[in-house]
Order: sequence, then C-alpha cells, then structure tokens
Amino acid sequence: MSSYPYQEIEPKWQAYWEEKKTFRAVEDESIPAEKRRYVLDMFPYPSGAGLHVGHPEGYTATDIYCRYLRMNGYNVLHPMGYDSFGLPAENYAIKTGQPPRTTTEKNIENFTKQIKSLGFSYDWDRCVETHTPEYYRWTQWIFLKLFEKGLAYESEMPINWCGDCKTGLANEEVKDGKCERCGHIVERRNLRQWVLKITQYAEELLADLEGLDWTDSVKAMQRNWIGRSEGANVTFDLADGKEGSIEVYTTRPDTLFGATYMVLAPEHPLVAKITTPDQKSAVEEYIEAAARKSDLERTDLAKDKSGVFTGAYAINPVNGAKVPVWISDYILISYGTGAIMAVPAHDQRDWEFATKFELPIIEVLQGGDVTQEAFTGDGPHVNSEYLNGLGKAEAIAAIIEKLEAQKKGFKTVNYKLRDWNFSRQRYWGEPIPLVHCPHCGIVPVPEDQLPLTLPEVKSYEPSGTGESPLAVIDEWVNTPCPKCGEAAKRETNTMPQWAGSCWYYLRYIDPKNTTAFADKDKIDYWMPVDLYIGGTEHAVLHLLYSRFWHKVLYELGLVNTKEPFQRLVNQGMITSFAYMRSNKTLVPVDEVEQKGDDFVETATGEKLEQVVAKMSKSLKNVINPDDIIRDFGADSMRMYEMFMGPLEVSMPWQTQGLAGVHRFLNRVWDVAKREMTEAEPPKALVKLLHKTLKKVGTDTSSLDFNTAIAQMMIFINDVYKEKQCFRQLWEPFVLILAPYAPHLAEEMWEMLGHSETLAYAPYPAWDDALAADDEKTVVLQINGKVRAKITVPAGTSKEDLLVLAEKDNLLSKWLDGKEVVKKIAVPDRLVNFVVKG
Ligand code: ANZ
Ligand code: ZN
Repeated sequence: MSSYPYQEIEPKWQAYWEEKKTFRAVEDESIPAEKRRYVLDMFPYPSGAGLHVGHPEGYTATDIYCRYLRMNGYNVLHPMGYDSFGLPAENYAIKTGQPPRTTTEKNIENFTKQIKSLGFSYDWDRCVETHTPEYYRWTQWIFLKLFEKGLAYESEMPINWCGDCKTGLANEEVKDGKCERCGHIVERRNLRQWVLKITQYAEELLADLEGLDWTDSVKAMQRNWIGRSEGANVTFDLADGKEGSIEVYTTRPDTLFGATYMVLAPEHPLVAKITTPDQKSAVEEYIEAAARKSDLERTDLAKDKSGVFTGAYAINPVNGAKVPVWISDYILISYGTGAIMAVPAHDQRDWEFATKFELPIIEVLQGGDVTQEAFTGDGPHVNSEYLNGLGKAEAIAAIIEKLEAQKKGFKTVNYKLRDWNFSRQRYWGEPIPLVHCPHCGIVPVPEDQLPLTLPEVKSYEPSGTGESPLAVIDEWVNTPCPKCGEAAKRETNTMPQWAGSCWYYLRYIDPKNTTAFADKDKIDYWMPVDLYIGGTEHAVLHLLYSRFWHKVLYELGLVNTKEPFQRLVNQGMITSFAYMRSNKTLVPVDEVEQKGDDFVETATGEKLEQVVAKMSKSLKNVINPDDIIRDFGADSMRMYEMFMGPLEVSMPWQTQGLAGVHRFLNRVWDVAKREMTEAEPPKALVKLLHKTLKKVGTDTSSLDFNTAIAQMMIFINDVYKEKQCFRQLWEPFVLILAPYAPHLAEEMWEMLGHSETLAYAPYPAWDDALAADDEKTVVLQINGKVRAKITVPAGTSKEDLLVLAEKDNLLSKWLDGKEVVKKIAVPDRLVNFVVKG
C-alpha cells in the first residue's frame, strides 16, 4: 500500500510547533474565566521500557480536546512532565550498577522523544520532573506545612513490610495482601515511621466526592476505601466483680439482645489483664501465631475461624446476661475499638465461630433460619424486650437512646481509612526534611535551607534493616540542630513515590517559580483542573492522596478550590491478543501460526484459542509505539487509538484496524492533491459537509472520538468519488480533522494557501438546517380536505405520523366532539382522519 508522505510531514510540523512555541500557554487576563481550560494527563513514570501504547491513548484524547478548545477560542493549559522518583528506577540502578539519576534522566530523554513524535500540543516550557531539586524543594516545603499543622507524626505501629522491596508500604499499596509493585506477600513489621493524618480529612474526602464529575466506579472505590460506617460504642462491664470494662464498636446495636459472647483482637491491651491463669498459656500461644499473619489472611471470609477463650466473662448491659470473652484473629486491633460483641444469629463470621466453638445462637431478627446461617436482614426484632416488632432503623434509635441514658454507650462513626504511612526505607525519593535533636526533639529543616538534596551514595542497596541507604552516609546524617546548633541527626527515611504526584498539577501552573510552589494569582487563573484523563489504577492511591494534600493547601489559603480535579475520565486499557492451549497455558505470539481461521502452535500443531490478554514481554504481544509511528505515522496511530471504541472501554490492539485508519488518511491525502476548485460543490455534498461538521463538532466536545472519526470516514467516501477538490468543502474538513490528525491537517492547510498554523483557526460553524436530515411536508386532512401541514424527517413511519398529526392540537378545531372512524397515514405525504358527526 502506498502511503502519503507522513515521514516528511510529521517531523516538519513537530519542528514548526516547537520552534514557534505554538502551544505556549499564557495567563492572558483579557480572556474571561469561562474561556480558560486546564486539561491534564496523568504524567508517566519514565520507565526503561519506554512509552507503552496505553500512554498515547489518554494523551491523544486530551490532545484532541485541547486542540478543539483552542479552535473554539479557549485559552488552554496543557502540560506534560515526569513522575521520576520511585522504586523501579532504584531497582534498575541496583541491577545495572548505574546511579538512578543517570538512568532516570536517560529514560526521560527517551520518553520525551517518543511523546513528541506523536505531535501532542503540550506547552513543553512547563515540563516538570519530580526528581529535580528545583521541584522537590517544594514537595519538601509542602511536607513541612503538613508537619507544622500536626498532620505528620512519628509512629511505631506495625506496618506493611515488603521483604522483596525491603521497605514499608502504605495500606493503599497492598493489593490482596501483596506488594503492589512486586507481588511479594506483605508482612507486618514494627517500624518507626512517618505517618500523615489523612484520616482527619476522611469526612471531607467523602463528602466532596459529591460535587465531582467523576465516574461512579472511581467514586465508589474511594467511598469504599474511606469506608464510613455508622454505629455505636457499647460498654460491657467485666463480670464476677472484676474491675474494668470492654468497649465494642457495632453497626448493629439493635442486636444487643442476641450478643452471646465477646471477642477481642489478640493485640488488645485488655487481653493480658483479663486472661485467667488456666487459660494463660493457650492465649499467649494464640497471640504469637496471629502476629505472623497479614490482615488479609485474618479477615478472609472463607477462612476457618480460630480463637481461644480468655476465661473471663462480661455483662451484657441490656439484660445483665453473663457472656464469655474470647480472642480471635478475625478481629482487627486497628478498627473500631478492637473488640466486638458477637451476635452469631446475624453476623456470618460470628455464626461460624459460634458453630465451631458451640457458643449459643439467639435469634433477635426474624426472617431467616439461623440454624443454617446468619440472617442479616432488617427485622422485625424478636427476643428483644422493648425492641420487639421494631424495624432496624427504629430499633437502633431506641437502643442508642437507652444506652446513652444508662451511660453504657453512644453513637459513633468509624472509617476504614487509615493514616498514610509516608516513609520509605529506600534511596530514590525526596529526603524528609526533619532533624532529630537530642535536646529539641524533632526540628524541621528551615525553609531557606530547602531543598534538602539527596546525597550521592555508593550503594543504593536497601539494607533491609528498616533503615534507608542514607543512614550510612555519616557526613549527611550528622548535622547541627537547626534550632540549638548541637550535634543532631537527619531523618533518613525518604518519601513514597506518591509525594511528587500529590501536587504536580500545581507546579505546571508556575514551573519556574523560585519563591513559591506556584503564584497564587496564576493558581486562581487556571484551577481547578477541568479535565483529567488517566487510568483507574490510581483510584485510591494518587487520586486520594492528591485530594488530601490539596485540601490541606486549601485550608492554608494557598489554593482557591477545595478539589483539584473537577472532571475525571478513565481511559480503558489497550490489551492485546494471546493464544491459549487446551490446558489453559498461553503461547508467545511468535510461536503461533494462522491457518485459515485457526490459530495453531507452530511446534506442536495444537489448535489454540485466541484470547484477549494484557500486553506482556513474555507473551511477545507488546506493541511498540515507535514501530507503529515508523510504519504508519503518528496521525494514524492517534486516530486508530481513538477509533478502537469509546475512550473508557478496554480493547485489544489490532493492527488491521490501524491499517484501515491509515487507508482513510491516504484517501484524504489523495483528495487534497486534486485540482482545487472554487466552484459550488454538489448540493448533496454540501449537506453532507454540514452534517459532518455538526457530528464531529459535537462528538469531539463530548469526547466521543470514535463516532466523530466514523463520520469523517463517511464524508471522505463520498468526496473521494469527485474528480476535483472543492475548496468550500475542503477548508472546513481540514479544520475538523486537525485535532485528530494534526500533522496532515497542517500540511493540507498550507496547501490551501495559509501561512499560519491552523491551531487557532476558528472551528468551522455549521448550518443546522443543512445539517438536519431531509425533511418532508406532510399534509393533514379531515375527510380528504387539507386542514394543516407538518414538517417531519423523511421516512417517518405511519405510526409516528399519526402521533405527530395529533401532537400540537392542529386539528382539534375539526376533531372536537367528532368520532374518528378511521386514521390513514401515507409516509412522506399525508395523514387523513375520517370522522363522523
Ligand atoms: C455486632 C453485629 C451484629 C455486627 C450484626 C454486625 C452485624 P463495618 O460495617 O465494616 O463498619 N467489627 C467491629 N469492630 C471490628 C474489628 N475491629 N474487627 C473485625 N470486626 C469488627 O463493620 C462493623 C461490624 O464489624 C461491627 O458490627 C462488628 O460486628 C464488626 F448483626 O457488631 B457488628
Ligand atoms: Zn536541638
């Protein structure tokens, strides 16, 4: 297939845009606020593997939208940068013996070359890299603001520890009990660490989701992660005249009459105190075993319940019943009060535990068969004295009132969200700017000494002892206390990889500022981000952390909005095909042959099933954008990724589909090279043009890029049949194609005689009348006499015509009080009502 000369056109226009700084964003005050837009991409982590075809999907979408906005008179901020601190760079450095700075900078260079080769309209002057001292100076500065506000504290709680990455992790970085990075099983480990009080913002983080234009699924993920639950704390006094009481958290205080035993988390401080001498050794043994398990293993619903009786009893405050106190690892110390009242009839975990240990099960809610399983419905209540007959809500209200009167309980709210473990025992991150002084305690590094730069080290190898590689650099660690000047030591933990991305969207606004992280007026000019596009993998990581930091900055009066990202769109994943044997194992694509409609394994001849899979090195099904750009051009790549389907949907890559888009662009080029005529184009083509302008314009503004492209294809199919190129059709078409295939469009715009870029050419307007579908005038008759006329789309059905004929009471004058005996409709022509009387 012969191609249009994309290999000349694309570099030519990329050089033009770069040289002319076509996409530089300026805070022009003459442009009103409603004509300013901030459109953001999730910036990439510059890995050694280079750009993946998944990156350009979101980047192309925002680029099309930005180009469309500029042509519609908007002032657009559209930046790009690099999230360049983080573990993989460091792991790579250890493996290859090169400093992470060297490899990171090389990767950034490569990424930039790749991203630029796709022709995105970024303002490159605003590029930020989170690993540079000019950038992380302000990451450290914001951390100190959090510290000053009491939102950063030192803690010695058990944390998630990845033995492979040799670092602590945040809860958000643990997926199914495994390290999000490397898949290693996460252990519990007691470690001194810096923790950020994100829980203080739980309510706000939850409530402010309401006003955001985000997909329901990401909002739901954040809601679940924050995990607000309403219930009550209830106090059970110890029985047998013992001093003290146990406080539990329950979401169902209305089931108190069914509480037949209690359970404490093995780590609960009361355990040692209440355990009776004869149960002591069994209890201690159990505690030791539980300490070795992860939370996931402990709370797994499917897991067999285990536990030990402490020998102690407590008193149920509502009926004075004496209930045994057990310990079990299905109770977590970190949630609620670390203790529960067990209601086996109505909580499945309690039911299993009670069944196993033969503890009593008392039904207090009617509706199930509690000899078979727990019944978790709403009621009505039974066996519950004054609650009998009540439903859930009323019963909860009644029991809380009673408990409050007796001073045995009160209403509470709990969150699943935990504070954010913010220290990493690794090298390649922002040093935490704090000093430990034996006299003054923890002292922040003064602001004018920021950035506290990351020192060069000989070995990046994490020690695994819980200290970062920085801990062994004595000349860096030892420092005079900023407050008293005595010998002190620097904090040697570094920040997690999420720190830099918590605020990068603010730095783009004013990337070179040396006196503030960004100028407030400029922040006011651009914020909030109007459209943010990226994958869903950050739903409870980056997207939660950055909202948290933003809220703190808002409270400090440093930003003007409560939320950073007003609208969020999540692109689908671009997958690939893979081939599966009958035993469900996958075969690398280079060991597969296609025979007719079948796929067979070359070596064995086994017929394989084609399946959709993630791109992976081992399956050799990774698509490299560089190859695609070389073989088809950037414009084809951009358009193909948008043509694959709706932006949010995941889709497998198919190179044939790409060839189809490429053919379309070749045809466009063919038309562009024809003899240009100023003559009036055929009427049908003018109509098609306006229809196309309308469809592409509205679909582009609503991010429905695939249907916009389909309409452009329809247009070209018809225009292609002509011998000449009609300027009247071609100028507007080139402009609507421009956001999608900007290189080709610029070239054709130049061929049309324009000397300036089309980036700011006004988006073509369409004539609604011409864009409308063909219309017909249909006459409305009464007994064969024409009484009115209506205009309807051509081909409107008989049934629809009859509805339309009566819609606006056009015939009521002739129909009122009459009996209609027959209704006749002839599409595109007439409606006749036969009436009597
Ligand atoms: C009695 C009860 C009866 C409960 C009933 C539920 C149903 P959410 O909704 O997730 O907040 N619970 C409380 N603290 C716990 C802990 N530290 N570890 C494990 N489980 C704990 O769950 C709250 C419910 O989970 C609480 O309400 C408690 O069991 C249990 F028919 O109390 B419930
Ligand atoms: Zn000091």
